[in-house]
Amino acid sequence: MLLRKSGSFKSIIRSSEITPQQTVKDFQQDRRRFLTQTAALGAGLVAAAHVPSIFDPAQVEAAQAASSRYTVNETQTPILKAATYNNFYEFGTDKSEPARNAHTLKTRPWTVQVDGLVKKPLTLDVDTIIKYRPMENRVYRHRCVEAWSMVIPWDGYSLSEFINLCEPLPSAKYVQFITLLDKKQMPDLPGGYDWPYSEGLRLDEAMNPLALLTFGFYGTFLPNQNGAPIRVVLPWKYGFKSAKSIVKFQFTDKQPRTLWNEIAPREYGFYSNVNPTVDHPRWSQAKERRIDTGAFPHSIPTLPFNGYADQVAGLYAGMDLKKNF
Ligand SMILES: Nc1nc2c(c(=O)[nH]1)N[C@H]1C(S)=C(S)[C@@H](COP(=O)(O)O)O[C@H]1N2
Ligand SMILES: [Mo]
Repeated sequence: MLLRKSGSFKSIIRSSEITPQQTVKDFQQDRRRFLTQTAALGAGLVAAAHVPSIFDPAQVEAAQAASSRYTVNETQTPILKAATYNNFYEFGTDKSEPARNAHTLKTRPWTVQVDGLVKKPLTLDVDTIIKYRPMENRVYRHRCVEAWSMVIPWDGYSLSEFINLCEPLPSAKYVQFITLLDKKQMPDLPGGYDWPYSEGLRLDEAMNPLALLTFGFYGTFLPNQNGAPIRVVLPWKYGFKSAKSIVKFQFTDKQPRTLWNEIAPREYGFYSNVNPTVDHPRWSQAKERRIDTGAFPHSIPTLPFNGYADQVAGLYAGMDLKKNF
């Protein structure tokens, strides 16, 4: 199933002429500029006028055309709202805290391990992963289990491309995402959680083209609070499945542990597909508060699979989604 095009990893990296044209240094400068700008604008929720693009505009246009089936045409959430209202518990449990605290996260150098049921374990530099495939820009609905939602243009490429590169063995049935744990970089790490944060998917879910390996949003690098330098985005699932600041991809034959499922299995299922008919034990999931350009969030109905049923419902054929929520 997980066949990869011929050629060694090295030759793939060498032959990838189609990479973003900027060098790593340019990327880092853009990122610094972006952070300085957002810091200067403060937490005031205004649209950032001049967010530098990390991409060649022609390339972005081509990528957008190619990925139009992965793009929703709904009012986008302004970048500063997406960058200041976050869940990233390692940097504080209040939604305003990650934007204030995550500057202590050091995102370069950053290595990513590929381990478990793979042909050969790998240790990769994040910039190698970034350059492995051309960047796409996809505008996805983003639905938190807490019943708020946003619409965000993410920059990345299909997770399936990266998984093929990892060469999982036929016995691999799941992939687990393990994220950074470093108390020095996370001085306010809250107690009572079994860190590191971890999440997981069945391999066929991870291979669905909608699953995005993500490095940026709004045409620039992810701010730390949004999961720099590498995260996943799974728009048909509640937001907590989309692990931030990943340091390890572990391939397994058994369903991996996930942090939230372990804390409260009745509240946070392993699958956690967005489902308006399955309420969280403490609140309804029928509606959501959409955060976009308005002064206040507005209430809209929640869609099955967050509106992506035509692309992912088949993954769950025959499963009772009330039990496997
Ligand atoms: N490492 C890590 N990843 C995480 C979380 C977290 O606390 N730690 N929170 C999750 C939750 S609950 C949500 S809703 C999304 C939020 O992503 P955003 O801040 O980019 O909107 O990140 C997810 N990934
Ligand atoms: Mo969330």
